[in-house]
Amino acid sequence: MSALNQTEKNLLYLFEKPYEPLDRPRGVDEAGCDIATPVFLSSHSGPGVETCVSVLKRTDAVLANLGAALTVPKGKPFSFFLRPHRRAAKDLCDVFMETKEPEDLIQVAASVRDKVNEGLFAYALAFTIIRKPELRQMRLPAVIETFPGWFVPQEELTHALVKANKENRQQPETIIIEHGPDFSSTTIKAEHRVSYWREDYGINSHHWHWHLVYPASMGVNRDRKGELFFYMHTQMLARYDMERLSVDLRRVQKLENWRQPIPDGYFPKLTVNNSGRAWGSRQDNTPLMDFRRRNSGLDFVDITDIEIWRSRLLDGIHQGFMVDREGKPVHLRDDVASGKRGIDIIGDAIEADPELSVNFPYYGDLHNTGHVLIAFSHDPDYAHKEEMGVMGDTATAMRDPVFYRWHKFVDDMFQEYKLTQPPYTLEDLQLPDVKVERVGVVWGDQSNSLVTGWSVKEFEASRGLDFNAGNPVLLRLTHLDHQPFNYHIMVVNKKQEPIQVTVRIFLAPRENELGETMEFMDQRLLWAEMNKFTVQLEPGSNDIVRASKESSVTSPSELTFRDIEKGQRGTPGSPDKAEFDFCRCGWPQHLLLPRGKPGGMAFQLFVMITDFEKDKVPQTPSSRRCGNGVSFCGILDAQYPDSRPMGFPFDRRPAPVLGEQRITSAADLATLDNIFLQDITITFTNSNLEK
Ligand code: CUO
Repeated sequence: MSALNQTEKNLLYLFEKPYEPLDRPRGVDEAGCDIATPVFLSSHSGPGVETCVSVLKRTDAVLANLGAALTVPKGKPFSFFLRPHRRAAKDLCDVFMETKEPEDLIQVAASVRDKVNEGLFAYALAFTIIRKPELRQMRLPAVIETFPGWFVPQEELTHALVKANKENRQQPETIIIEHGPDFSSTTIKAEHRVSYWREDYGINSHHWHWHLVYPASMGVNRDRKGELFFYMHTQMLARYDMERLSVDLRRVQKLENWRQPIPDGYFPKLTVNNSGRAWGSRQDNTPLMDFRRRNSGLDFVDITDIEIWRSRLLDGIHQGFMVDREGKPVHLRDDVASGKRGIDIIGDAIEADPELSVNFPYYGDLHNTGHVLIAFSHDPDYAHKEEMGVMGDTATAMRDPVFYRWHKFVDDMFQEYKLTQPPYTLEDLQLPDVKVERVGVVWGDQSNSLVTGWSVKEFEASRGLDFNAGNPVLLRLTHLDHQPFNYHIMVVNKKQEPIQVTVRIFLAPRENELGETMEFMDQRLLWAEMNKFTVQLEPGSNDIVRASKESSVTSPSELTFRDIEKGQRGTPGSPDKAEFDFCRCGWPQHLLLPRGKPGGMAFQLFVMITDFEKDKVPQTPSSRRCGNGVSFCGILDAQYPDSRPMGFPFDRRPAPVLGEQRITSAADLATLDNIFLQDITITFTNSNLEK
């Protein structure tokens, strides 16, 4: 590992204390800053330590041309679901992307930082760092350290602030903010049983990061972007439902009657900025209302609008074609040899990405507008001068129970389409001469019995908020976690030569809400992808061992400012290393497993081996790889690395009969030699894990 150079550090410091002006030197005496010289950026280099950085203030033309970037007021929430805010982001990102080298970017970014909205600035800078080839070794700090107030209740931050102000400055002590799994709710409402999961810092950071990598309206047209919008969100729902079944809640119900009040409210207790401005709260039984705010830049939108868009989209799905802006049909099929798959076209139209939608004026902006109508339902006309609710921001939306109800509706639209696709045939599913003999998961000396509990992760709140004291302020967050485990898969290759195969591993609960073993269609949307990888099978018996942390859906744990300063970053020229530690996009590793139950809960592992020759995708040599989290995040600068429809083989209805075998359950599918179904148990210990 090599340490960051000063330029990279300076870039990193631009994410710190977003609400404080850059040119306000902090700790000048201790750090010995010379404020007579053009000190523009002054920041922490660690708790209790101050660093002064001189950056040339730029007044050149590019700064006069910030366009819509100035239209989002400072101190207010920035919402990627609002079109005017996306326009602002596009304009600011364009300015940043035009810079020539890292020092140029730092100067430009530092010069505009105090002019633009704080969330917008962090978004645009992160967007740029991800995409600039010369910054390919740079890592992004965890968003929770930049904006602790989006993750931890204001009350807890204020306590720390008061304590910091009382501290003896000569002997500053570390101030700890403990934030536990009971979070913002009581057990009176059943929905709160799963709040430890909804309010987890990792899933919310993941969602922020995912939308940064796959944004709408930003001129980003990555391979199968619309399909991945569908797949990543449907997988989040599968994981949420597994969690709900773990705490004896029924699966999430879609929000589809928008003329009925929303039964569950949400009170986030979080602040948008450091002046204590709160995110909006929604009471139980709040109705959706037509959007009538004049101050957000967004035109008025009616509930009727989203009803019309839904109807037009469903027409297209059921007719098998959508209509482009010239009135020509655009057919919807997933089995296409060239052009976009149907699911990809529908994804772009539902999200919607105005540049990629087949006909944006006609099919509208359904999913984004749903977020907006819900986020402002408590004050749709600004009568109370309240800020939007958490549904309006990608870093906070997953905290709210209604997020899943809205996305269940969106997913249902996609499933309407998926059920129009022909079932997979034997040829699609089987792999001759390959037989899976045995599958198991092993932790310590236990097999097929996994364990979950609590762990603790620390972040520095003092990187994001100005406590105006020398104390390091740590956030100590308790979160769900599991004991790491290994998959053991024994496969026989009956051929005389080695073959390359893809191993696909899924997990789902075995029983439904009624305690019944699920049939295929009942269980179909609960299968969560756990891992997908390529291996070579030698002739004869092969023992494949794979660690749980090597998952294709997860990212290693969030990097703190301190980790990055210490030099954790991608290693150029070392593809393996770069694959594992770059980009940070991916589901949090600590939530790879659902909680399970204290007495043990029955799950099933579904392992399928497919032919890599059929799965592989021709790739141009990629200069920048994001190998971790690849199933949810793809690979930057490259094609999505699996030619099968995302979610294969569970994305479609099964054929009623395959060969001689009736297919009514996943177990029936596992009668094929290349598929194996294994019962396992997940036990929740409700205690801190010793790892
Ligand atoms: Cu990720 Cu609705 O798209 O939140």
